[in-house]
Amino acid sequence: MSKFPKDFLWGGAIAANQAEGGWNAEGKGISTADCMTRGSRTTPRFITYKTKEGEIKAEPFFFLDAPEGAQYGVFEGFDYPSHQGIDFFHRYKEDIALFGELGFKMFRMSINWTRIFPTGMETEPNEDGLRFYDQVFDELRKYDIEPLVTLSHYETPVGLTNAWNGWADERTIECWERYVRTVGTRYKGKVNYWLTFNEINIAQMMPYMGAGVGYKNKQIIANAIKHQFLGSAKAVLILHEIDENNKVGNMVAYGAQYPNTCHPEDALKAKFAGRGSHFFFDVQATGKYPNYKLKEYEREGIEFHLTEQQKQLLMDGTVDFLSFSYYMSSVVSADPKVIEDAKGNFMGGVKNPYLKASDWGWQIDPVGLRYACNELWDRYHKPLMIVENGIGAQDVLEKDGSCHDSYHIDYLRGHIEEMSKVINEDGIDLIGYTPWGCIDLISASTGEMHKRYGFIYVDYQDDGSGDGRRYRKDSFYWYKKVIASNGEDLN
Ligand code: BGP
Repeated sequence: MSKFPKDFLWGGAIAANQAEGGWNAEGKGISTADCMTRGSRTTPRFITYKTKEGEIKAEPFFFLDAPEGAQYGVFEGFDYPSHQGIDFFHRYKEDIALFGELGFKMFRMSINWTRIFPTGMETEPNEDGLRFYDQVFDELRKYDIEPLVTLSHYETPVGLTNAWNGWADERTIECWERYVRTVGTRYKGKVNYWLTFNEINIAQMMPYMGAGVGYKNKQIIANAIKHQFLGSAKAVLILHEIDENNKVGNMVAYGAQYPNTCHPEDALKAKFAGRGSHFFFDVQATGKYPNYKLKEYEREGIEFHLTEQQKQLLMDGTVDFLSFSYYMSSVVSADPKVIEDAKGNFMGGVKNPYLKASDWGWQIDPVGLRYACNELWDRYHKPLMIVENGIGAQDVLEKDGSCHDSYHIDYLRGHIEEMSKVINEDGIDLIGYTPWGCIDLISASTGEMHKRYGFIYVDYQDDGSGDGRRYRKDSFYWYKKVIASNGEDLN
């Protein structure tokens, strides 16, 4: 039997660009996500832009390397899934009622920056955008659901990307501060839990998605990351200043990294691979760039400098709690002959023979979640929140409106069991759990609709058909029981 603290924050998570739709409604501007096409398991998502010469181009988002001066945008003849999402923009009342029925204590969502400042550069906010989120937060309060708000979930205003390459430019920090102060002030008393940047480490690999950076090199990426760190620290200070009850966390894509063999080189490589995400926790939790990163920059000829004031800002703006997404673990080998054939949430590696994988090849590893929590706790001793977890699967909606998704239940049960050990056996301060895509939504990596995570089935299909109706899956009734029993009844 598993045990959880009585105030444990059970809930679920979504992001604006994957759920809201209404991409240009009521004064909303275009975000980076709005320029990404639908992909599939075999075709990547593309990002669309116009070159200086006026040519319209589309490039796979994983390898995007657009020329300087590219103007990102929405063009005719492409299918952009964020434009409809799951129509949360119009159906949020119905959806929140379902979250209330599930017994959610917390609901993670993002504010789409471009609803509030359409290009990112305005000095006055868009009142219609502010009103929309007022209504969402009020609705959540009706059901006693605490919002957990991500300030930036792959939703940089494309206006900033087109003007000066997004977070690569220092001027973005000022626009961000205005945005954070605006929403922090407006939603004082309605929102107390905040996250700064979703999966901040993704900017290293996919700077367009993570930091609105349209053209890149190592130097540009390092600059963008520095600016996001400074922006994150500023957000912590601003939100604390507005309301001392505000708690602000960071958010990193995280997973256990195992060595392929006990060869010391494999073990060392796995340890170093962990730095790909630890670097972000290091800065946001301790306020300092770690030496290994400074040495790496030196080796690679990347210029890096922080003024005394910026150093102080990073120290003063460390986060109150740490949050992360966890889907899978990965395996690392130092031997170039070993093939890296595992797929994953932006991280691949070597296939682990001890693990099964989802239909999209992500390797299922509940024990890795315990490993990850211990790693973070031992390093930082700050409260932890798991703000994404789950398995994307192809659900079948039966004629009678039921959906038998035992694989979702099995996945989540395994992970919740490990969370119980994290709390009861390891003594870690784990404060909340918001599984990803609690209601079916658009996939971030493929743009598909039929990669489903939710407790609630949404009748939209990849070809644009469907009426958007919501249906309770078997996992809905199961998770409701889990929450009602505070994690004791996992059957
Ligand atoms: C994380 C993102 C989410 C979400 C999730 C699942 O990286 O923060 O936005 O989408 O992964 O990934 P996918 O949608 O690609 O299955």
